[in-house]
Amino acid sequence: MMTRKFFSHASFLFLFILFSNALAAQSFTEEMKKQECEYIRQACRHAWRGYLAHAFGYDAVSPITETGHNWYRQSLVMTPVDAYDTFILMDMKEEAETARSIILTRLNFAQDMEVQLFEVNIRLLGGLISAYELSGDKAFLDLAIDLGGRLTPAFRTTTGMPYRYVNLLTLECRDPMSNPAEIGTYLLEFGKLTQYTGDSIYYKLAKKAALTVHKKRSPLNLPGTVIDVITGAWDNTESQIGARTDSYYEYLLKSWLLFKDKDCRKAWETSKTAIKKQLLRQTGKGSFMTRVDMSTGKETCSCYGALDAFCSGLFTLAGDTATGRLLQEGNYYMWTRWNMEPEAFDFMKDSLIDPSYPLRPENLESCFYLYRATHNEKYLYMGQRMIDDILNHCYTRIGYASLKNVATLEKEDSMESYFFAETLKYAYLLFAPEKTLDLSKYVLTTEAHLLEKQNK
Ligand code: DMJ
Repeated sequence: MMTRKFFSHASFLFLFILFSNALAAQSFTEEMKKQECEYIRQACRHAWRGYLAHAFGYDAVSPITETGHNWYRQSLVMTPVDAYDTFILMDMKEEAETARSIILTRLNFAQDMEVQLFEVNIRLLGGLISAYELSGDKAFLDLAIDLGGRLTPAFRTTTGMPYRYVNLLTLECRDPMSNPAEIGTYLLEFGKLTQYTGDSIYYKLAKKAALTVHKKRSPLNLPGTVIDVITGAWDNTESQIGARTDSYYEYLLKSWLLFKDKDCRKAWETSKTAIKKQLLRQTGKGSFMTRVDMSTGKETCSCYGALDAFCSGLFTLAGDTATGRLLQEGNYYMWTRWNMEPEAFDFMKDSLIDPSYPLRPENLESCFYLYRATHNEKYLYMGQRMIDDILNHCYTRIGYASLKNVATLEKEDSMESYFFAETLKYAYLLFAPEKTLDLSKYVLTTEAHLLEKQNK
């Protein structure tokens, strides 16, 4: 039987825990934020020096073999383009100037080589437009317009949904088996091209592609994962929010936020309701988004992963902070369960599906949006833990490496350019004064490139 004395001890303990939590929730001082910012800036400097010393002019640095590598036959200087606006935000003037000079002296899109439309759009086109808006240097815009013109032929299909690959010189296109993310993630970058060239074609193409995916949704208002852009038929009917779908949803919402596009807002609202109804699962570990068949709603796999983790931030940005909070509990569970975030795990079986960690930003991105929306310091602590894990476990002599396996911490010879564009940027923005990035004036692309709202 519980004695009165035990009860009062238990209550005391409960109150103590409550009190210490409350204290912890108010203990992240301005000084600590400054230190975090400096810590992240140092990490950024370390990785950039590695690029300059071992991969100068290449697309990316290989952080273990200490060399550079290109994605295609010729370099498109991915890392400097992706990193430029992060350097500006972090007030790293010297680094920004070096990146600018590499971009403007070496970037040339007139190359006889095939590129992946989606990746080149989010990393290069978005990076160049953002660089133009932040610096006012028209040379960035000229490069962006040149690139945009070389991407548009991919949209000349019967459905308006683009091919996955285009040759930058011959403009030949290839691979019609695409997915919502690779079809619907052009609205922001192409919308900006329309704004700066006065040519409506860019936004029209991007909007038709995204809204065609929306039109092809099932009666449950869900898209599948793979679609043939020529026939318009779904080839994989699994519906999920992560890989191959994520930024399609993100751009429907953000086209509303950036351009006040009401059609995109309507498509987002319809999608949001369907996602919450069909995919959201609440568990004792927090909430997760599952995978279901687009027509029946039957669960196909209780998989969740690093890419899915963006959805907490997405719901928060859309004003549904309650859902964002629940999902962030799940995100943090996923991060701490193996002391590092896996690419995918089964949230029902609590087992790893894909144990790699390719330096992804999404969990930190969600911390950032939640902290901005709630000012609950819990998200600062979550972010701090993630940053410590990344900077400790992924550190190499010349940069930061992806992990092959979060359980063994075995490293992989890769440092994606989005580590600069997104991971370090969201880490920094989480702790930086809010005036560093005013969310009422800017929208961040899926690669976290800053774009000015038109009503600024
Ligand atoms: C980035 O290239 C973009 O955020 C993309 O939309 C999906 N995720 C990667 C980084 O994880």
